Amino acid sequence: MTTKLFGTPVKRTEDQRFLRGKGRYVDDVLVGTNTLHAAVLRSPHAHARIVEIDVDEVLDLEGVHLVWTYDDLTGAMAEPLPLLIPHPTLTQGRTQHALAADEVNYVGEAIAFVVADDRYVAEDALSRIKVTYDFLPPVVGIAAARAAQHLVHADVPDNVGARMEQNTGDVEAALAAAQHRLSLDLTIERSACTPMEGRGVVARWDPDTSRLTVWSSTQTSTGVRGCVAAKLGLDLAQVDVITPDVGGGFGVKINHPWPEELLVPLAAQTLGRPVKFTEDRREHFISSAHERGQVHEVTVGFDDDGRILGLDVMFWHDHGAFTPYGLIVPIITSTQLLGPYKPDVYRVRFESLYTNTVMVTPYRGAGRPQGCYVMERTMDAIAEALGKDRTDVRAANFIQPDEFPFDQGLIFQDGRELEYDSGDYPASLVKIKELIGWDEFPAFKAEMAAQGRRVGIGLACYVEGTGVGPYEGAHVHIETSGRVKVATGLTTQGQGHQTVFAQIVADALGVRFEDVEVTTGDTRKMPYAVGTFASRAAVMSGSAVHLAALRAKEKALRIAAEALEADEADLEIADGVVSVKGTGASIDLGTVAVLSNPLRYAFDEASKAATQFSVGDPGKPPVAEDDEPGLEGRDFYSPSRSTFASGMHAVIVETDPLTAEIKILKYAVVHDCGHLINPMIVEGQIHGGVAQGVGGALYERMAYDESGQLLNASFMDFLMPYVTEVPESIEIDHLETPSPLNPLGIKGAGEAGVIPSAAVFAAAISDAEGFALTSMPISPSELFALRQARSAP
Ligand code: MCN
Repeated sequence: MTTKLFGTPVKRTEDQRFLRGKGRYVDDVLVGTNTLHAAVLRSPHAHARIVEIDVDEVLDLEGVHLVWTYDDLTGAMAEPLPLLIPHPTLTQGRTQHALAADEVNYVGEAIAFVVADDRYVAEDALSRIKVTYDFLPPVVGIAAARAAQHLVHADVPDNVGARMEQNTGDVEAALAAAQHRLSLDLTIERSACTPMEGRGVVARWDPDTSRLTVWSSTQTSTGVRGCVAAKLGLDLAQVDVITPDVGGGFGVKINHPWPEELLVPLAAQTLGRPVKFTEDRREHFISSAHERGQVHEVTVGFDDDGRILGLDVMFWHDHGAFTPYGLIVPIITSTQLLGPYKPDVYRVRFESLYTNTVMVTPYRGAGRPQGCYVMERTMDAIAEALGKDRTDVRAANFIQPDEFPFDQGLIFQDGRELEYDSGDYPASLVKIKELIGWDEFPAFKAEMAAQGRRVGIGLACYVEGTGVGPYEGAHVHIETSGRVKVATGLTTQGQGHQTVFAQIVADALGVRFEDVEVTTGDTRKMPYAVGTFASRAAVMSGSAVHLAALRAKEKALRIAAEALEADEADLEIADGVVSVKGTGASIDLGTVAVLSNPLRYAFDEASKAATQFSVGDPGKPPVAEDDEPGLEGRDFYSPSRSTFASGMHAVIVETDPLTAEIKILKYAVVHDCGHLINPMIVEGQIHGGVAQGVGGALYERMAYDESGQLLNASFMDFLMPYVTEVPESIEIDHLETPSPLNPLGIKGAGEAGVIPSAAVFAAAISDAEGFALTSMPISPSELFALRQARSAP
């Protein structure tokens, strides 16, 4: 019997390939022995006018086929890259050109593009390009941008790309009336996605068919396809984008098109030979994207119970040199900052600032880690001010389970009201307290203190809008072998989509899991898709594959009913066999697929010949008159709005009294992503997120000097946690409050693990040290310096 797979920890089918080194990434794509290789000259200066670029000596080098600067680009290629999510408030949006036009705005900006026989020659060619610069003063960091002594873009006054404000009432009055008030200044520094595989693109132009095939390590194949077609002046139908395995994205690969994603296809078309570009690690650091950098000022008014009566947040967002993704990050911070709480009045304002640094696009969590950090540090500060337990203050502010759907009174990026669909925050709090041992901790702390050891506990709560639209689609095809091929257009970067979508299809159709094969990210198989970001695949494509499988099933039952001369209502499907309940009559889905095609072939064993026979043969019922041939189902899912997952993390840390080294003693997570498709995969996502969060809270930051040079643009200097720095075990408990917005009651899970890290570590370290941290990440040397400063006379 087919067992129900939804909700079970089915092992990931993709891991067989990955663990045996059989993954196939863009750099592994072989499109012929005549492939050429591209390299990019990048600006060594953060801010300068380009006076002259001399490429005279480049083509003299043997093996060089092409060198381009901005002056070689024409038509749409000479225009700035698209601004992907415009917002009416972003009056001063700026995007870069594929190659810098007359000014460079960050170290790493692309200036010239070379194609050669191999990468070595291409890089040698770069060293022959002579660029004359006229230096401009760089603007580095939020303070310098706010001071506006110098401008990043001469036509953007005060370096402000956008100013935005939302409020749910009169915050000044609410603060004035509150029994208690306090203010906080909170900072988070810049970090980066750093997937194992950097960006990469390969392109092949077929002059006979005038078709372009692009392989890209992207989170949105259809997005790349649309941009490439538009920029190269091709019809969409002339461009196919294939996304093979992707070695992580974490947000950086949703940005599209990257300059190379346009230049490589254009070069392939120009030269009539395949061209490849693979980003190296330094390029990833200096020419992809960063996130997180924000400075916040908070004023909160509250009553004796810690209930928030007024919350006023102003923050400054460091957008880097350009705004390819509009205001999405600061808008998410501002609208999802409130998390599971319902202050009486909330006002949030932000300024999005240009700096001469790598541009900012969403990184896993996308603005929510900053929001969660602000809200949770505020909760801790209220508890401290009132001498209350930190969990009691949170409980006093929770939205209650009977208040859903809950409207926070805020407008999201898409202009729609932000409404939480479901959740049970009080129940999560009970679970997380049990899991971490909150009530027992004071005794443990005292015991440790008696031994001269410092320990602290922290807790942080968050909500996450997941599963954003507008749509995602799926195509389900039952083959005559009985195997089921499923295609979704979104891409996959390690989340295990091939497994979870097969689980959903196997359940919906009644076939064996092993018989389902899932393809993602190939515009030839599913040209209508949006992509993998914003924790949307489970909700969007999960729902779409479910609906498409139901369509295929509906047709299968119709044909089977005719073949078996039974009523459809009496049929059931299990293990790929349709049978009439209570009788022995049955037909397998492969045969139903054969019957679905009026033109059929039989194979004659004796003559080894295929014999064509058609509709009406004895014993072979025809398909219904209005049916199309083939046993297929295609459907799209389009939600009315996002669904809100939620969770709580808690951590116990120990800080060394002498060295200020920070050790994680225990980490616990309670997570609610509605119905779980595959609990093992969700837990894997949480583990990955927590590991990334440990990096963001304790190790990773982009260290710029005053001139705009990134000082740690390699894994020698950019500290990522090893397995030794990640908690040995993470205790996880799930709560399942289903979403009423999609057919399977799912909410997203892919970013959750990283959202509360800065908040929860700041809380625990503050608890251990006895003073409040206000800037993250925190290193042992910084913690040591804080201690010294506090003990200084
Ligand atoms: N899932 C589930 N049950 C649920 C919800 C999710 O079983 N109720 C499963 C999904 O089926 C999927 C995984 O959990 O296999 C994550 O689902 P979802 O929350 O829909 O997130 P996406 O699949 O859309 O992935 C995007 C998300 C984001 S936004 C970032 S950033 C991120 C992340 O996923 N980047 C990742 N996780 C990553 N994991 C890896 N290995 N690599 C990345 O680059």
